[in-house]
Amino acid sequence: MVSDATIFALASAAGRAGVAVFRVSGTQARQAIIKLCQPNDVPNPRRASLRAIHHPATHEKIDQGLILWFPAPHSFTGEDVVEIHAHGGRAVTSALTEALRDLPDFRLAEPGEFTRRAFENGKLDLTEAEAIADLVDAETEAQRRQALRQFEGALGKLYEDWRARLTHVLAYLEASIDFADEDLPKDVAEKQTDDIRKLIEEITRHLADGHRGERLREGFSIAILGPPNAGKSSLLNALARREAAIVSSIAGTTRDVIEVHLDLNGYPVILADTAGLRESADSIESEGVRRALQRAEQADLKLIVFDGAVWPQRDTATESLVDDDTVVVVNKADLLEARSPNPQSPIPVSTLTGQGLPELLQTLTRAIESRFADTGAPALTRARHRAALEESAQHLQRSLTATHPELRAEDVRLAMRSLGRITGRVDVEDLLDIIFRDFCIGK
Ligand SMILES: Nc1nc2c(ncn2[C@@H]2O[C@H](COP(=O)(O)OP(=O)(O)O)[C@@H](O)[C@H]2O)c(=O)[nH]1
Ligand SMILES: [Mg+2]
Repeated sequence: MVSDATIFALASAAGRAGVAVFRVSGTQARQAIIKLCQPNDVPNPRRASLRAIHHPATHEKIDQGLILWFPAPHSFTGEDVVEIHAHGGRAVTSALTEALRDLPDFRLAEPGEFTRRAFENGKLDLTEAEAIADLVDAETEAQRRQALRQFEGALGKLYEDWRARLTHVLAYLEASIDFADEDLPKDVAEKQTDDIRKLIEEITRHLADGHRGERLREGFSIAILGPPNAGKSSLLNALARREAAIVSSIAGTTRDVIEVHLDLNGYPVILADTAGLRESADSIESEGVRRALQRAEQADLKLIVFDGAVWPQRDTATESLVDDDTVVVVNKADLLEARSPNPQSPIPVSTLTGQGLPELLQTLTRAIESRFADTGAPALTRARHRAALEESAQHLQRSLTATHPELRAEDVRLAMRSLGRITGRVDVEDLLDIIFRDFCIGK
């Protein structure tokens, strides 16, 4: 049986390292200590103990390292867990992998299986499990903070609180159905409607966050757009501080979208260089322009570059893209100075001299910060959560127009189920407790 197997895996990154950590979880986990370690007595729980590590069959010494013993249920997975901290050499880790694989009922863990077991054993809800993946993937400070907050249960608690409130509403509804003849508080029906309205409002507000949390996970996208030869690729390279895109005086050099990842004051940014906007007989270049325009549409922010060599002449195709989500620059400011006073509102920059680049970075950072502004409330972080919340709000909305209490109760139940799917808790059977605790029917 799959779920009965004891699983193990290298928990630290593969490759050469000072220390490699193996994690073992399952009913047979302590066998890893008894069969591999010398001395083979199981150490005190949660205390690091130095042990020699041997192959269980050949008894050849593999390494020495620290052993940690976490008896169930006080472990990450809720099962018996053993951690082995050995030296992080390739030969050591492969010998240890072989040794563990040789133990009866041991097998290599599948991706995410430790966390999955933790969820199945009630150690985490789904939002916390997802937060672990986000913490591991976090590349910037803002991503790390958001993931940690979610890992600490901020989102799970929010959704569970909403679900608990609906449990109350449903309890009253069920009571008014089941005990229609009994003495129920008179304002019960009104209160339910009020509660449902309030919840819809809170969910709607939570949804209308400009995708702040999702953006933070995935990266804020900025598309560099403008006419050919304006210096878009040069600007990408200057901002990325490396030669990611080819720069040339030949117009039409950039044809595909080139992406670089940046960390702007802790916020993850995906900066994309695009083909210069112009009509072209070259089918590859036209495709490049099509992709550029597609990028312009999808981007969270457009960084529009005009060519200072021809300024104040502006390219109309580029100009038509300017809207509220745009930062405009005039590049080649080194050429500009000699001819006319610098424009104020498009930021004058020169990728050649570096002029204006700090101001541009500051403007971009400010634009991003205003979009990620911390409202104090935990942000929605995944499309999965968004879909479930939208569904839940729809059920609630429908419940308000339901003609029969039974139909209304069903809508509320569906709304609860949608919320429950976010955290992975879908049972709704704790209703009766609340009914009998909250008001005493037929006493
Ligand atoms: N004088 C001057 N030339 C620049 C500047 N930035 C880029 N160029 C030149 O403009 C030409 C086009 O640059 P490129 O980055 O390939 O433009 P793109 O077609 O918009 O990607 C190249 O010859 C660059 O060396 C600048 O700030 N000043
Ligand atoms: Mg280019």
